[in-house]
Amino acid sequence: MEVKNQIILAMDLMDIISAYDVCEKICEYINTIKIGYPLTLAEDLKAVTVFKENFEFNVICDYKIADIPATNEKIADLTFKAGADAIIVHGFVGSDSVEICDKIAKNYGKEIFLLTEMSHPGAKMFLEGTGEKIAKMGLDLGLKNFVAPATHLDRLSAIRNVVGDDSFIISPGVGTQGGNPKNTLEFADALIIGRSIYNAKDPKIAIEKIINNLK
Ligand code: OMP
Repeated sequence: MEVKNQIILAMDLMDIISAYDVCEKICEYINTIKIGYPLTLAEDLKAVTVFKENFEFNVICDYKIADIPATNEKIADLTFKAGADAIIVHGFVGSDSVEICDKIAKNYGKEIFLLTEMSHPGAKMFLEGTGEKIAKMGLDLGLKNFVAPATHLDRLSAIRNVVGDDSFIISPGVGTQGGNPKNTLEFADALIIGRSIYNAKDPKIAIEKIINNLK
């Protein structure tokens, strides 16, 4: 996936009008958006179509799928049927649950992103330290796309070491969660940024600032 300016907008506003409004302001700078449960539960999977038809964005559905294979299969199928270009899948549930999502993605000619380790403080409790193992499982499954945290660069760097330079890592946790965009891009291919753009008084100025600071 080619991500313009190495920035993926995490659109977690909860109504499509406000989400559309932010996208109109910054669409010259981005070509990829990530939507998750907040917008999808509020507005339905039709949110995918809105961003594809009006902005021609790549749409990543962040449903962090983490169920048994039979259920993952249904969730992935509905998501790709709705037009998503990619879906985020939790790795900790194991290879069978991940593999089925990849199979469905391939049926549609689409992709999955494997979530290795998370960015929030609570990730320390159970997830921290599992990222390399999950990343290795992803590699063994032939996956190329991974999600790893910008808030713990040591963890991000360790996961990059496992997946190698040919893999594509997208990284959440910059801005509001405290991660630094430029430092994160030493290890990641693209940043996932939400609140520091969509909650900014002027989202256009906010994203321009981020892009300028990356230079
Ligand atoms: P902001 O913190 O507002 O920039 O948003 C970050 C986005 O990335 C949100 O949509 C989160 O749900 C998502 N995210 C994380 O923050 N941490 C993770 O470990 C994983 C994700 C994700 O899978 O996208």
